Amino acid sequence: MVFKKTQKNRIANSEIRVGLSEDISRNTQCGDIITESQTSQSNIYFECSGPIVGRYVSMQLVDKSEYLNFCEMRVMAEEYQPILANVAIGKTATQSSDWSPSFPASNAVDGNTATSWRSGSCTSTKKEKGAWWKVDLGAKYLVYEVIVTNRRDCCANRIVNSEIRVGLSEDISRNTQCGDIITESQTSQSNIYFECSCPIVGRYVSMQLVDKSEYLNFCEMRVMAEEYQPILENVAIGKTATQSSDWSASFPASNAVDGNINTNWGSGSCTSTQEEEGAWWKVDLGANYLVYEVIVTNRQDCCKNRIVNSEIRVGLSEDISQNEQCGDIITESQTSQANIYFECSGPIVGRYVSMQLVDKSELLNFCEMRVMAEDIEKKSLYLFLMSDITNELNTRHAAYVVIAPCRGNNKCDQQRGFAAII
Ligand SMILES: [Ca+2]
Ligand SMILES: [Ca+2]
Repeated sequence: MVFKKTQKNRIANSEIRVGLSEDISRNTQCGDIITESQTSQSNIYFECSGPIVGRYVSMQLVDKSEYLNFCEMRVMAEEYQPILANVAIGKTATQSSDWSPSFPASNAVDGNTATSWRSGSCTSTKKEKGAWWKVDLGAKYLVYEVIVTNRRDCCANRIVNSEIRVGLSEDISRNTQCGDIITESQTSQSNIYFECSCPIVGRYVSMQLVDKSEYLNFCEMRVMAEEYQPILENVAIGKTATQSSDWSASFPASNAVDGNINTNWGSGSCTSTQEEEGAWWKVDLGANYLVYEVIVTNRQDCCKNRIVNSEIRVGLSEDISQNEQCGDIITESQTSQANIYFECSGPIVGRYVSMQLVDKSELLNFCEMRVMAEDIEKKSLYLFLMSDITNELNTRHAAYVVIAPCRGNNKCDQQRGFAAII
């Protein structure tokens, strides 16, 4: 980005922001604030630390009263054009009931878009209220669009009132709706297109009849998406750790975030509480992160079973009981591994990550915790939260968080009524 200036110092202390929000304060800063020494150049360059998906670019004086006075702003960018593929083909599909075992749910992801029942490539549930079909994509994708191929030889109206949902939950009612409910006028087309107003991070895609008892009967679903590959890093290292008690001042809570994954107590890099009921350890990450996975390194020289029955919680509350559990409680069979992995069912927005013994009196004794997360603050993409979970925002989650960019207009804001960098 480049500027020309006329009056020397007026633009000193200006900052540039780029993003999807009309409210410029919500957007991401690009480059550094203008310093006095830069104002003698005609062109001032702001290189964003990474590309930012944006529609609005702003310049603003920070903590200064002055004329904002300059001659030109150039925004150097490329169009954002995702490369989409049908990621549903051949994946595991299930439905609320099978009309016949010869027409299973998998017929809708067999890659065959024939619209005749006789093709043997359509599927149907029995006639039932709220009949549903879903596909497990097997991994997380960024879903932009869903295309449903309707039956055309007969019965085209059966799918009227169906909705599509996309998300990370197996419980389809928790996921985000993509596009609009099917209306009668759409059923004369072979292919019905659902464009998600923003791309949705999802593993499960479902179709369900809303307030209607009918056969859920169609021939193919294509899920147009791109791979979603978050860049994760251990954000716990060197952060402030505390625990319910110290077994010894020489083995403080901070030993579990010192970056050393040695499993031997003698390494001096493990931590332990005293023996107590519900012993806990926690780390304050110092900022909000999008947490995907937690890795606990267990002690292996002795005492492996002490951490059995521990649970991991992640969230925005200092009171760890208010936070959301990530992964399952540790079982005895896991303790022979040096590293125990907790994959959160969906990414959780959190600042505090804890480990606690559940219904057990013991020393809480382990060697390292790695918190694999994305830095939301630095994230150039926006996170859009469904409006119906904003009430839960203080304690949770990104359960369904959608990651921009929006297409066309600002439909995201309108539809969800809430958009923010968390
Ligand atoms: Ca098919
Ligand atoms: Ca350590």
